[in-house]
Amino acid sequence: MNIAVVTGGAGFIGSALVRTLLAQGAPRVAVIDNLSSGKEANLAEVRGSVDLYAVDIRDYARLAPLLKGAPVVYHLAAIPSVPRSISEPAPSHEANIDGTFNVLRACVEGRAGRVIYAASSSAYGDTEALPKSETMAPRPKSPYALQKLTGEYYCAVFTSCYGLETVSLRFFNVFGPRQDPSSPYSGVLSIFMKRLLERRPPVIFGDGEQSRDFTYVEDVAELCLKAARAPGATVSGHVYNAGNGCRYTLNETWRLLCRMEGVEIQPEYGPPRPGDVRHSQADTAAAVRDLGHAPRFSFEEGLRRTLEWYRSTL
Ligand code: UD2
Repeated sequence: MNIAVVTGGAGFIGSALVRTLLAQGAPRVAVIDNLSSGKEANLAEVRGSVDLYAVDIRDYARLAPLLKGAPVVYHLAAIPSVPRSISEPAPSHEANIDGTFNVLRACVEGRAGRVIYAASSSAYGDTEALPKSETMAPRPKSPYALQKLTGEYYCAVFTSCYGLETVSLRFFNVFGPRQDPSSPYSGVLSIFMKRLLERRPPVIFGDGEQSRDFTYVEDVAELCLKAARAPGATVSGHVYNAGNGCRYTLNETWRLLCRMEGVEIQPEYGPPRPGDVRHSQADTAAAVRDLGHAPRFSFEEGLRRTLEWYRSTL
């Protein structure tokens, strides 16, 4: 494969990355996706420039030939969700740890150029200080957080032991168009937007004062490309926060959405969710310094764009 590869490229973040790659001049992109949560429809506008392989990253024999010689492999395929990893730990373990190992192993054996790994802000757990910086000790609180952290460690070890170039980007609560709101494990903003457009109250788990660094999907896609281009001697084997740097509570966020829509709907409250992190906010200094991270979308602008997308599709 002499073109960039995106695992999980039919997913909501992966497909945004594919569109960014093509917009920035890639002639074609290869996508590896088992279509478990990803959808071919997410790639509709760019389908003619995408080679789509419906392959599971757990299947090494089918995966390895696809990564051979790839200049850059963006590894986004995963089974996300903190609560899903608690109720069904085995599938997420297999996809997120065994699958990541397979990707790295295939990249070494097939002499791929660089791996950009989608890590997670959940690795931090509940730290005492905010914002969270890469020098803090990780404190995973859920199987998902631990699995994503293990992937980072594997990346760093594959860099030091085998010379494979890797960069781990800790994604912070990514949101935007195409995020699927239909599962109980869906990202909170996709659920909030669906409820808002249906004029129904959302259910907030806990008191709603937990906060997140919600990051617009196009800013994350852009940063993935920057991580692929940054000098290997500086960035390889390292972990960077891929966040926006801001922090909003769920209560604030719901109020903001209601204001944007010109409605007033009181949320319902349920019990706190096991494994939930209380507060999350990225220190972006290292990503700015080494990768040239420069988020373009304020939270409100991202919300506006996303809401418009749901309005036109739901
Ligand atoms: C974690 C990671 C995130 C990403 C994601 C992938 C943290 C801080 N973030 O997101 O970076 O890796 O996992 O899955 O660990 N909630 C409600 N009502 C709902 C749904 C959710 O109140 O209907 C709450 C939920 O309890 C949590 C917040 O919304 O406090 C965000 O939940 P989420 O599932 O969207 O994402 P989160 O933070 O687990």
